[in-house]
Amino acid sequence: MRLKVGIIGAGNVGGTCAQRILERDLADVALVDVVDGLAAGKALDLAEAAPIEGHDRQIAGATSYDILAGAQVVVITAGLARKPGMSRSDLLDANAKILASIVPQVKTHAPDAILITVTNPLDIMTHLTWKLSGFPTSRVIGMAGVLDAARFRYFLAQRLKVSVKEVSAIVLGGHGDSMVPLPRYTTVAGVPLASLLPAEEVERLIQRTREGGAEVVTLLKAGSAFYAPASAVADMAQAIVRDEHRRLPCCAYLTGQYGLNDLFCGVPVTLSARGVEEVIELTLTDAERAALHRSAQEVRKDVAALAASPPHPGPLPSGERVG
Ligand code: A3D
Repeated sequence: MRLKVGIIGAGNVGGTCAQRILERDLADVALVDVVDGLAAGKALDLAEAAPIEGHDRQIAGATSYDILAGAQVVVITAGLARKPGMSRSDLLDANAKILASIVPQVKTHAPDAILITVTNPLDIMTHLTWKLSGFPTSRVIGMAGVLDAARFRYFLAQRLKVSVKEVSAIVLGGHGDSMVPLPRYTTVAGVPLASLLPAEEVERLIQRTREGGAEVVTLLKAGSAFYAPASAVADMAQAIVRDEHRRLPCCAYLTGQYGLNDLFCGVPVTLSARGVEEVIELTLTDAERAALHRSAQEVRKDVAALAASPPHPGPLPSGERVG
């Protein structure tokens, strides 16, 4: 049986995810985008790189969802990205509409797939993906924690002048300014971070991590980060298609863990071919738990806003540029 990953949205994140998955030799890729020719063009371009990159993976691109048939994983990256000055929540209405037109088609053509949502605002779009798909919660995950932890790890590695490979970190909570990097669970070659850097410096790097997405948006001026987000997706897809049982921070459904219920939020999970095997419950201090609950409260606000005006599938607001 050939492994296949479907990707909806062939923009910056979707196209780069396709590249990462092919060049890691993980799976065939089926790329879908609403813009005629975009997915087909990127697929052909990526396919023509195969002889040089040295893989024999197949890649197809289309506007039609038929090509998803047989996919074990489907990554949803379709939607508007932030512009300078926008928060992730500003994207809620437009992206909810887009998901409402996508997820039913994904469900029809890849009914057994594990879904990885990337579209922002991440936690609420993952919640919506779950609602629209009707899939079990173990098969719906959002990508954020792997990216946020990678940003924190990179900043720490630069500051401490060590390889990024030595730095291990966990980030909990919603994918927004209230995310909760956990210095107490951050180590450098097994050594706790607190013994390597003063608390004020750690706090400064935590703040830079929280603003990591906005820092890139400000520099790019048009569009948002996509290289690191695509790497994070590739790690999650790899854990699933290779049944790695990796422990990764992901946006997952909570049923009482950390005192939170009926909510998708960033927590460490074990990720395997069956999706989320289990949510790992870390022991938190009162302050860490309070920060996680504050962050979860932000996610709940978006869930409530969406429940008050559920999305109808439809085109983008006129004049919006999506590519
Ligand atoms: P962009 O390069 O604009 O690509 C989006 C693509 O979605 C475009 O090619 C559109 O044509 C396509 N699209 C729009 N509507 C539909 C539809 N109905 N069906 C199929 N395709 C459609 O954006 P991007 O790739 O930079 O970002 C995509 C999304 O990911 C945005 O919502 C970003 O905010 C989000 N994002 C999230 C993270 C996280 O860490 C969670 C990181 C980076 C980007």
